[in-house]
Amino acid sequence: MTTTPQAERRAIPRARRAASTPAASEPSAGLLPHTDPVRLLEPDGTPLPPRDDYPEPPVEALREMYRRMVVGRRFDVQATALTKQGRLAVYPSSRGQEACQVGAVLALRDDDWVFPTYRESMALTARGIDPVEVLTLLRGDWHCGYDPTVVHTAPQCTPLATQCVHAAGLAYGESYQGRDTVALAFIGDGATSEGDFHEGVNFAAVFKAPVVYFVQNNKYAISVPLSRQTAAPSLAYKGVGYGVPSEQVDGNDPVAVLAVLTRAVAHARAGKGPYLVEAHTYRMEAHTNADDASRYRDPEEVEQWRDRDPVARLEAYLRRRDALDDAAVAAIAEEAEAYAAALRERMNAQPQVDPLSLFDHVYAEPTPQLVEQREQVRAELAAARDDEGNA
Ligand SMILES: Cc1ncc(C[n+]2csc(CCOP(=O)(O)OP(=O)(O)O)c2C)c(N)n1
Ligand SMILES: [Mg+2]
Repeated sequence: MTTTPQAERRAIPRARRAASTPAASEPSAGLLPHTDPVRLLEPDGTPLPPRDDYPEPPVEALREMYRRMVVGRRFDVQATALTKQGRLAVYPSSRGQEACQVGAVLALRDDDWVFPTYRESMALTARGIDPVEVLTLLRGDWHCGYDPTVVHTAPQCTPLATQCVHAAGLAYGESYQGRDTVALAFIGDGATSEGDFHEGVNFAAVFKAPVVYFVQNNKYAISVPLSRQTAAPSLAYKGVGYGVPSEQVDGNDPVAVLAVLTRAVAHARAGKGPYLVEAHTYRMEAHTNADDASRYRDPEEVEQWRDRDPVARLEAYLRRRDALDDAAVAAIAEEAEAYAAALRERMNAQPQVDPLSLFDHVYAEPTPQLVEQREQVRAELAAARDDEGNA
């Protein structure tokens, strides 16, 4: 008697069937994010009950976080002003995202690697990179103003999500060579729709690369709101599909951001593979200085987020714990002011850029066309200099 595959399948006893098929109903404990974003402080800075899964970071770390957030915000305001003065070609502000920008940096060691996007200038300055070097790209002077290998920070990526693949490769390489380096890749909500995000996360999961994918869900991809971007209940679920433990956090709660990222980094460093964290936050300014957000955002929505300001929230909490007083707040504000003044002054100096450097590093061996074009530019520059000399 012949049997159909369906009939054979029916003939397998239930217990054996369960053992032989990877059961779809197996619980994915340890992978799923909490249904509500992790939160340790109320928006007004009142502490919530402590949690075993996310212990509160030491108060000194939180004080340092506050300091870097205040300086970071001042840097951000200054950079925006520099675009209006024609000193900077473009600036994507991260105002409102200070807890994410600084928390990510504080959760890492100096020898860990950061893979930033164009939005992360504040994170890079919080990491201690010279602000003029950070702004070199956005001034249009050069691809990157700092040496990535020295500061363990990749160039800021404008092509969306490409850094997710770079981070997976670097982290895999580091662990392959026996080092316990962690890579943290920043990514926006909109960029989680890009193929590179999915390929990076999948590669990291399969090869257990120590990467933390840190999604800053600031609710918009330029003018596209989150509701037009995804139908997922949370972007954190995008990690679960690849077998990556994932969490969501209130991105405007600095204490929770640092606590969750600290755990994510420890997980990756322990050799357990990647981790994905989605931070719910909000971009207070326009996408860049070239964008008018009032054309697609309701001012009331922006006002609601003003009440969840991460800097004020941490300040209120630290004052409550007697870890910050008026004198300390004033001293940090003064430091931020001096930081901005020094940046302003240095950015007023005209950069010395060699136009011919445009042709360097395109290929190891320049193509004949590039050689010809380089010669053309060189001749034009020489002619312009001669004209100036004769005038
Ligand atoms: C591959 C690619 N496609 C499109 C763009 C144009 N672009 C620049 S920023 C942006 C929106 C990204 O939004 P999101 O990922 O949420 O990051 P955010 O700017 O909000 O930080 C788009 C579509 C790009 N830079 N790269
Ligand atoms: Mg966004």
